Amino acid sequence: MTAPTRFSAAAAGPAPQPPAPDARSSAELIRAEGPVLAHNYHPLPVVVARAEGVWVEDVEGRRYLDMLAGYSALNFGHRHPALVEAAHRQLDQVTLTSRAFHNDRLAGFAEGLAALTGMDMVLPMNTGAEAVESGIKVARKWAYDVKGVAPDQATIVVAADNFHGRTTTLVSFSTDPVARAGYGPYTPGFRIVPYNDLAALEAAVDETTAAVLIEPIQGEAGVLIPDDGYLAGVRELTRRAGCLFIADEIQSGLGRTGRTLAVEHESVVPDVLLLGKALGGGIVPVSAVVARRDVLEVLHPGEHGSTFGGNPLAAAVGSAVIDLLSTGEYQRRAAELGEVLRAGLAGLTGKGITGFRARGLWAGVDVDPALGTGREISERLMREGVLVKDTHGSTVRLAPPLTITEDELSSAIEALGRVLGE
Ligand code: IF1
Repeated sequence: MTAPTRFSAAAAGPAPQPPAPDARSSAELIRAEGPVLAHNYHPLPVVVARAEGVWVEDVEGRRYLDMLAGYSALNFGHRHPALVEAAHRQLDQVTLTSRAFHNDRLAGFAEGLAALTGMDMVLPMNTGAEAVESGIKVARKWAYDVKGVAPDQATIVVAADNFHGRTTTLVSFSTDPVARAGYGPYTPGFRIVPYNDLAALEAAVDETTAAVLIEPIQGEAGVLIPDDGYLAGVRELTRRAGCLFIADEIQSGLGRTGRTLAVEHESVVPDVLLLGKALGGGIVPVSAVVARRDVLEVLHPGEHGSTFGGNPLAAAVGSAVIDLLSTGEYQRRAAELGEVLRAGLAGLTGKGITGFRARGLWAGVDVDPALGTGREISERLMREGVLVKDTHGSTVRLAPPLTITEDELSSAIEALGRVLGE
């Protein structure tokens, strides 16, 4: 029998063609969504057709500065050349194997991510919610197998106003009625304490506690930065109590705050890190649970998995993301430009802004409610060519790609100033 020859035929196939554009206008496309697309979002009325770096362009060719960056999934901007190249190269080799077989990209990805984070082992998944779910499963298993918690008695302590994703278990411990209501029965085993309150945390932790799960900075809650010493306090408390500290760095991690990880601002090393969003470079969904060996080691063959987790395309893009972060350049940019952002927002405080919280290139901006809701401010900014997203009430969040220039950042802040002055 001769070897199949179709491999080389496929490799020499036609050059990729750009997709045929939808001939409909932005307004027509928005109207067309109504009857066929589930109504679980209320997007700004902009229809993006192309993007590069920090800029997106709509169907009619209007350009906008992207100050949301896919909720930090686009930390390196749209279509970063190194990431697109890694994806293209991998598309021509192999894209999916499933974990039934090994693939030649996965070892390098796991080695790179462990080295970048200073951890030992990596569990590759796809979305953020899956990483959190996987972290919870690992923590429970660790509680039973290692800590010796009685069967089905493990608890996990979480913070009020958290956002960890939208699965049934994750909304079970959400305190946001919009995200939670209507999805019961809810998964038991979670205790909710106020964020940024070590005494409350201490009171909630006991011998059944498998883990404390928190965001080092709460994103959806409005970019809430805990007091200095809180994260170090959580570390100290969990160590003393003999439970795991799980940091959800899905949004705060990978350069956003001026460090690779937000916990580095307090020199804290959690037991388990959850990463996602930017790990896929805005190209493919890539997430991971990253942990010490004695924790992730509780998983054995068949006990957890994912069809797509660790696929060669995801691993290739993820490795290219890790390469970008390994230079430190993006973390440095986020820290330096974060000062520009901070100064700009300070200049608007009292002039339409009642307060703001910022770390690196990430800010939650409280707009004077008299000037409009966060949504209204976002719509006015859109008309100025700047895309942002509101969160609860009158808070607007800013999280531009870390590749933004100082001039571009300044122009976005000026646009915010104009909108507030209207
Ligand atoms: C949506 C927020 C951002 C996250 C943290 C896990 C996940 C997320 C810390 C789940 C996801 C998203 C999802 C997105 C809106 C968004 C969000 F406003 F809800 F809080 F980014 F600011 N942990 N955050 O922030 O990751 O499963 O989505 O990959 O529309 O739900 P995912």
